[in-house]
Amino acid sequence: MADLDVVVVGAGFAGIYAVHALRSAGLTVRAFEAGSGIGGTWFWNCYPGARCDVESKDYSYSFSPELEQEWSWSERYPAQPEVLRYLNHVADRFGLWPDIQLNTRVTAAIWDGEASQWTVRTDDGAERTARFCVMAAGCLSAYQVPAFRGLESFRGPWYHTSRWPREGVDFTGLQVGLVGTGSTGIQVAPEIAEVAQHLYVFQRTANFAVPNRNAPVDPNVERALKAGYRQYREQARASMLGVPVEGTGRPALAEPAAELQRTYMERWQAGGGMPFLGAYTDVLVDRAANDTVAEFIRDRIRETVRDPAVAELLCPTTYPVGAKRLCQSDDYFAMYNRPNVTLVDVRSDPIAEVTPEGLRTADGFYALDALVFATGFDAMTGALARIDIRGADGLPLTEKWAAGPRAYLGVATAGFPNMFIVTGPGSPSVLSNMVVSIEQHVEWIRDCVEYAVSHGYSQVEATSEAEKAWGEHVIEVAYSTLFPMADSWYVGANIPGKPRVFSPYIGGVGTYRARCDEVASAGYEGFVLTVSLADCRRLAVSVSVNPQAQQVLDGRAEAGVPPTWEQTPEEARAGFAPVREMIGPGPDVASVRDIVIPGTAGGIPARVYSPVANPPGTVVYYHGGGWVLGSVDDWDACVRALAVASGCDVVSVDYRLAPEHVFPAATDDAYDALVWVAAEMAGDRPLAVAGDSAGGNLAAVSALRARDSGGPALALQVLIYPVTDHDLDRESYRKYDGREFILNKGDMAWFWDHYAPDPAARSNPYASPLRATDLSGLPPAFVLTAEHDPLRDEGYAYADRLRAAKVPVEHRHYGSQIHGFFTLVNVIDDADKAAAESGAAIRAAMEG
Ligand code: N01
Repeated sequence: MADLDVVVVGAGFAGIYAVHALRSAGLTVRAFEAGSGIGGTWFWNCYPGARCDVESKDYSYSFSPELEQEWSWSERYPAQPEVLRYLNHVADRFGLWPDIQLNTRVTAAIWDGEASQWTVRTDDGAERTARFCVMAAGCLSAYQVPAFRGLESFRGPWYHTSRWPREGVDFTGLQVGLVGTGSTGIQVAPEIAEVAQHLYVFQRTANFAVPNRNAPVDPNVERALKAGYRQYREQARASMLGVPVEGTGRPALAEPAAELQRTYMERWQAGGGMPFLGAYTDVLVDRAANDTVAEFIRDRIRETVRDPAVAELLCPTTYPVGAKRLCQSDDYFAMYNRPNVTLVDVRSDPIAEVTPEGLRTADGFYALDALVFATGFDAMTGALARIDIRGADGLPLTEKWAAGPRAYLGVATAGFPNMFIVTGPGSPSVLSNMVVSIEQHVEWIRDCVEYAVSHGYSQVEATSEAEKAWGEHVIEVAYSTLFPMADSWYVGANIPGKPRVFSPYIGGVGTYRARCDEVASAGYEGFVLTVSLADCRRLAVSVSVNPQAQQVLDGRAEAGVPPTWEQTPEEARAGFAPVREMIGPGPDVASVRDIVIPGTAGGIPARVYSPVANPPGTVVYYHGGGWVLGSVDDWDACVRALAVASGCDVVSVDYRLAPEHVFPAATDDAYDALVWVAAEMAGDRPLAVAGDSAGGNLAAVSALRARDSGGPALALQVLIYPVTDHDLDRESYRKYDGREFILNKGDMAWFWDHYAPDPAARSNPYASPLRATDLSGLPPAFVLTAEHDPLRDEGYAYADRLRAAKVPVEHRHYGSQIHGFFTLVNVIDDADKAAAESGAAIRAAMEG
C-alpha cells in the first residue's frame, strides 16, 4: 500500500495549488520543495528588479472567489516580493503547510508496475511511495550558466539571477559585468546601473521590449474589477493567452499606415506586451505584418537611446517580434544614456574567457569586480531531466525524450503511468498566463485522479498513438506561425546540444482547455485506464458497491430471489421476466428483424439490429446466462444499446442451452452463426464477436475456433466479464462464495455442472479458453471486468495471457460494479457507459 495518494514535486504556483486541489478531493498529498520557502520561480528569482510581466489582476489564482476578494495588489505589475507574499498568504489561508516539505529536493521517481505506485527519493535519503506523481517542477527552474573557460578562476563573486542571494548583493562602486539580455537581464540591468561604478552589458542578441507603464493599483479600478471578477476570469480561461486581450480583429496588412501607427502608439502608451502582439490578427503569422510592429519598436529604441550606434545595436533584426518572449521594461533602453553603462556586442566580438580580473572577448578585455549571469534556463524539460525518472520497464524519461519531449496534451507521457506534468511540453504553458494554465492543468489532473480512484483504476497512462498525434498537432500549429523562426528557449536553442523542438502549444488557452475537457468527458480518450490485480484486491477492501447496483441487490433480497443453484433451470429461466420488466425497453434501433441461421445441428434463431444504413461492420453477440439461461429477448435492451453505440449491425444469437444441450452445443452454434454471418451478411465489412459472462466465453471461444479453423477473420473480440476457466478456486470466487452478488461461486459450479457434466470436457480450450496453450494470432480484445464479480480474476487472467501472446488488449475494469451490470441498461448508469465504451472500441476496430 503506497504511503501517499499523490506526491507533488515542487511548491511554486503549480505545486501549491496541486496540494490544495488534490487534498480537497480527499487524497493524501505531500509536496517536496527544494527551496527553503515556497514560491518556485518567485522564490528563486529574487534579483533586483524582478517583476511579473503579466498584470497582477491576471497573475493570481481564480479558484477561490474569497481569496480573490480579500487580496489587494499594490501595483499593476507585481514585484517579486509581493508575489511571494501572496503565495505565502495562500499557503496560510488554506492551511497547506503541513503537506509541503521544504528544503527537500526530489532526486528520483521510479515506477513500480506490480504495485502501481511511484517510489520517490529525496536528497535527505528518504523514500516515499505514492500512487500518483504530479510534476510541478516548473518550466523555467533549471537555470543555466554558460561554460565559459576560466570562470572558476574569477576573483570576484559571480551570480546567476535565478539563484540570487536572499540577503541581496551590494554593487555600490563596483565594475559589474552582465551576460544576458532576455527578460531577466533587461530587468536587472537598470537596478545594477543605478549603484555600480560601471555596468558592462554583454549582449549576444538584442531583444524587443515594450514599456510596462507600471503604477499603483487604483482602488476604484480594483473595486470595479472585483465586482465582475468571475466574468473576467471566464474570459481569461477562454482566451488565447490566458489574459483577455482586446484586439482590433483586423489584419495589420490591411490597415492604413496612419491607423496602424496610431494603434501601436496607443498600446505603447498603455504598456504591456500582450496587447501589442494581439493588436492585429496577422502579427504572429505573417512576417510582413510582424515587421510593422518590429519597426515601430525599433523606432522607439532609436528615439530613446541617444548614441545612434548603441541604438542600432539594441535594435533586434534577426527574428520576428514575439517569437522570443517580448520583454517589458520602463527604463531599460534609457539606461544606455547613462555614462556608467557600456553595451558590448558579443555577437561580433564573442566572449573568449573569464580571467581572474574580468572578462576577455575576442578583441577586448573588461576588468570586473563582479559578474552576473542572466543567461536563462534549460526550459520546459530541464527540471525533469535533473530528476532520475523511470517509467514502465525502467525506461528513463531522459532516454524517452532524447530526441525531444513527447507528452499527450503536455500533461502525461506514454510509458510513465500515473505521472502528470503541470504545464508540460505540448501545453500552452509559457506562451500563456502561467497561472491560468496551471489552474486548468491542476484541475484536470485532479479530476482524472478522482475518476481513476472512484472507478477503481490503479493505472492511468497516455497511449503512444495519442501522444504522437498530439505532438504532430503541436508542431503543425507552431509552424503555421512565426514562432519557430527564432533561436529561442521555446525550441531549446539556448542549450548547446538540445534537440530543436518547439515545445509549447500555441493553439490558444481556450482551445486547449476545450480539447482537454473533451478528452475527459470521453472517459479519458487517449489514455488507458487499468487495474493491476494486486491493486484490485487491495481496492476491493475500500471500493464499495455502486449505489444503483446496490439497489438492484437490495431489491432481489427483498423479493427473496433464491440463489440460482437452488433452482431448477426452468425456475431460473422464468426469473428473467421480472428483470426484463425492471429494465424496460432498450433504445430505438432503425431496423430489428428476427432470422434463423442454418447451423450444422439445425436452425439457430437470431435477431439482427441495424442502427444505420451503411454500418462500418458487423458484430456477432452471445448473451450470458451460464449457457443455461437467457435469450435474445432477455438481452434485447443491452444489445440495442451496443448496436447504437457501435453504429454496427449486431446479430444476437439464440444458441442452444444446457442441460438439454451440453458442451459443445453452445459453442458449435456460436461458431456456426459466426461463419454464416461472415459469409452471408458481413460482406466486405469487418466482423467482431462480443458477449457477456458465458456469452463472453462463447465469444472468446469463437475467436479461438476462427483462428484454428482458418476463419473468419475478426477485427475485435469484446469480452464482457467472460468465463474463461472452470477453476473455481480463485480469489474472486472465494470472496463471493455464498454472498449474493447476482452471481456467486455456487452458481458457477451449477452452471458448469449443467454445461459440461463431464469434468474432463471442461479443460477443453473451447470450454476454458484460458487453458489454450497458445493465444497468439487472436484478434485484438476489449476486456471488461467488474469488481464485485466471481469472474473478475479469470477476466484479468485472460487479458494478461492475451497480452503475453502479443494480442493488443484494452481492459476496462469497473471498480464498483457487480456481475451482470452490463445488461441493466436504464437501471445502472454504468451499463450505458459500458455500452458506450464497448461500442467505441468496436467502432474504432471496424474503422481502422
Ligand atoms: O532567459 P533568456 P531569461 N553568451 O533565455 C543570453 C521568463 N521571465 O532569464 O538570446 C552570451 O530569455 C541569451 O542570449 P541569446 C520569461 O518567460 C519573465 O532572461 O541566446 N549570452 C539571452 O540574452 C523569459 O523569456 C520575467 O543570444 C548568452 C539571455 O542570456 C524567461 O523567463 C522576467 C549566453 C538569456 O535570456 C527566461 O528569461 C524574467 C552565452 N553563452 C524572466 N547564453 C517577467 O515576468 C545565454 N545568453 C518579466
